[in-house]
Amino acid sequence: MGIWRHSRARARGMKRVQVEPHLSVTGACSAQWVPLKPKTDAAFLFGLIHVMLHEAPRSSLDVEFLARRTGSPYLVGPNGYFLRDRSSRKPLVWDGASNAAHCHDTPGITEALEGSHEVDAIEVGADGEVLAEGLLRGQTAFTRMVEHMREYTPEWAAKVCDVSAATIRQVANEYLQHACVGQTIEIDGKQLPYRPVAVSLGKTVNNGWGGFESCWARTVLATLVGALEVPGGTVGTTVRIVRPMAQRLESARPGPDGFMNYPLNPTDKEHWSAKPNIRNAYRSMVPLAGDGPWSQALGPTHFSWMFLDATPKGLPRVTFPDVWFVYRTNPAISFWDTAAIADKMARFPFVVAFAYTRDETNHFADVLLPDATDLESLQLIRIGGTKYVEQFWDHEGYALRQPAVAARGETRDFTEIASELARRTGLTPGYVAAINKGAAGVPLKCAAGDFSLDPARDPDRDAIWDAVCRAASAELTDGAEIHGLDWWKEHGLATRPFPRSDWYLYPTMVERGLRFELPYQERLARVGVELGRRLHENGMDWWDQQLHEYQALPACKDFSQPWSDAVRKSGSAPDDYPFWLLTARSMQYAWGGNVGLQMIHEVADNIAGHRGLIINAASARDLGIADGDAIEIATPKRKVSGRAVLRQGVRPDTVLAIGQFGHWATPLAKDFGVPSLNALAGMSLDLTDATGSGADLVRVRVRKAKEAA
Ligand SMILES: Nc1nc2c(c(=O)[nH]1)N[C@H]1C(S)=C(S)[C@@H](COP(=O)(O)OP(=O)(O)OC[C@H]3O[C@@H](n4cnc5c(=O)[nH]c(N)nc54)[C@H](O)[C@@H]3O)O[C@H]1N2
Ligand SMILES: Nc1nc2c(c(=O)[nH]1)N[C@H]1C(S)=C(S)[C@@H](COP(=O)(O)OP(=O)(O)OC[C@H]3O[C@@H](n4cnc5c(=O)[nH]c(N)nc54)[C@H](O)[C@@H]3O)O[C@H]1N2
Ligand SMILES: [Mo]
Repeated sequence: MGIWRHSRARARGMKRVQVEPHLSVTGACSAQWVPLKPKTDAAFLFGLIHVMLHEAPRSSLDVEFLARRTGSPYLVGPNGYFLRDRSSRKPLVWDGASNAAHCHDTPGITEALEGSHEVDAIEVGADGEVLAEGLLRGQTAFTRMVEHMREYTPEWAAKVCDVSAATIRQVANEYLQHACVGQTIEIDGKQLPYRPVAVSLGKTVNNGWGGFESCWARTVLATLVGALEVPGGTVGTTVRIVRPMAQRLESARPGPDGFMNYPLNPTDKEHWSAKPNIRNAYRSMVPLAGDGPWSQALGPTHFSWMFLDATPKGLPRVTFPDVWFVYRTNPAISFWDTAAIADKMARFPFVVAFAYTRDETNHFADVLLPDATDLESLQLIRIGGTKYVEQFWDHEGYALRQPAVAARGETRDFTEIASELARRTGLTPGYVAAINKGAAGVPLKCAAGDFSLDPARDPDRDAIWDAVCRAASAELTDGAEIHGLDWWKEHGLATRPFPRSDWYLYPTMVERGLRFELPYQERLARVGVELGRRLHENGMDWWDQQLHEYQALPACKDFSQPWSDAVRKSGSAPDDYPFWLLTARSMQYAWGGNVGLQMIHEVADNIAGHRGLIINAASARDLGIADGDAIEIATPKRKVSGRAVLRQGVRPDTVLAIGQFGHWATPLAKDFGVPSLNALAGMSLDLTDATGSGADLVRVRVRKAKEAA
């Protein structure tokens, strides 16, 4: 679908510039490849912003959008916090019409985007502290940004990211030309801004150090031309943390200071969570992770593994789980430092794995519960809505996945397994209550009817899905049609039209008078100071490096440095490990989930890079390595070997290990002989950023296997 959509867009005139150290299949389908040095994306993006703010005329930016729909006109005081009205404490802006300061939401004002003004105000810092009061000088947030970005010239960026200043200027100017500032387009009878430019970031860019700065910069790039949440521009996804999850427009609610609400975990003295609810401690350490069912996945998940050996001061001692359930995940292959992970799993007292085949994680299980595959089991699945992949839908609804063949051997449908576990553990009432609340994908009680199950009775599989089917058809038809499982089995799916205008949040923002919380993230700066105080009050000083990431306007640097420092810290010289080892998705493989399928293996082997480690042809020649040679790649601590795949389309200082292989138990895959980055990547606090994420990046040495031996 991605290929099809992109090729059609290209035929319509879309130009895509692919910025990455190795020329991926996606990169090969783009108009231009910019091979930047790994982990220096922030510098490249800051260079683009510099050109737009300091070299291009102001009229090439969407100044009206900036003034009306963002925090750009808010006045920032001498201590870096917004200047506020003394009584209402709302942020102040300078009104060009009356030549006076007013609260940001005063009707009829003309916000001044740039400049500096003396106003009667109050400046409030962390923990409600009043930092200044009276006649204070405030610069607009936009002016602050302009000054902040002055030093990040393309010439500065070129030295960091190894992309020429000329290329940075070319990309920046083309972006502005394509932004169509001032143009509109009609969608469903409504006039919307038309801004066909966007930057999308991959996971090594937006994870780990430099991820915050890259995400800030790419969103500022959209903000500068008004390309946020409008046709052609950067469009968000269903919102997991702000509810309701499935209705994006409904989740745009008013928050503090005129911005759209985003519930950070509290950092004030009274509400900060000193006692983590789970091992990864997201509620205590990561305000940005929020506090919903999805938040656990956003926190520093590796804490649970790392801190088993030694838990740092202030957190409850991390222990082995009494019982560990594993379902459809294979961390012994997919996580970092796989050898250490396997060692820890081996020490878990009791492991239960739902298994469909042997793999490296369920290898450690005390009990294997054979799970029916997707073609043998039953589930109602949501169709449509905006999501984190390229799905723009004209319809929304549900589809029934039903058994195409009978389950084999002892395997059972997961719904049966779950219900049986609930029954035997005496958890049925809570289990059914969760299903009634929507755990199976649809709340069973909605405005159109109540299809709730009786918590006092053990439900069977078909009764659960029958109720879910009824609730789903009621939701889709506002109660007009109510169909049970039999109807869905016959019809397969049901949808209703999804209006295209609902793809974009912008009209809702206008309707609700909300602004985007950019470019100056005052709240983040305040939260960082507060979090630091809370941690220090509890004797926790091991998160200090991470606290630096909380900045209203982020500073930029070479974010690859921490990975070189890690080599130095282990007692070796970074120059002895001169290559950057990266990973990338393979189009043929779905994570490690289909590595055991012969047909997939056959298809993938026809695509460059799947048989080994991709290395630049000239670099390989310097090392005496020929295509297909056995090579060893090593960090100071660990090493792996595989076959060299020589390519032109990779930087001379970069090696790529595609996918997540290195299997030793999964049938078929265990004989591939293709190594994984995860065998070499470590886990450490030094390589963990403030959101608790790390990146798939390691410095390695490359040698011919014979010499290494
Ligand atoms: N080297 C490297 N490592 C990576 C990444 C990378 O790019 N490179 N990417 C990372 C990312 S972003 C992610 S999301 C993770 C994903 O990593 P994981 O979430 O661990 O995904 P898989 O490796 O696909 O593991 C799924 C397991 O479920 C099993 N399985 C498949 N179908 C069924 C079924 O129907 N029932 C049951 N019970 N089991 C089933 C398979 O045997 C498989 O072992 O990997 C991370 N690790
Ligand atoms: N077919 C298929 N599709 C998938 C998946 C799958 O397993 N199979 N998995 C899904 C999941 S869970 C995820 S998380 C996404 C991940 O999708 P993406 O976020 O796109 O991640 P990757 O494909 O691993 O990496 C994209 C590119 O990043 C480049 N890269 C590596 N380091 C750097 C760097 O420092 N700077 C820059 N600019 N580029 C760098 C690599 O060259 C690579 O080509 O894919 C999803 N889609
Ligand atoms: Mo992922």
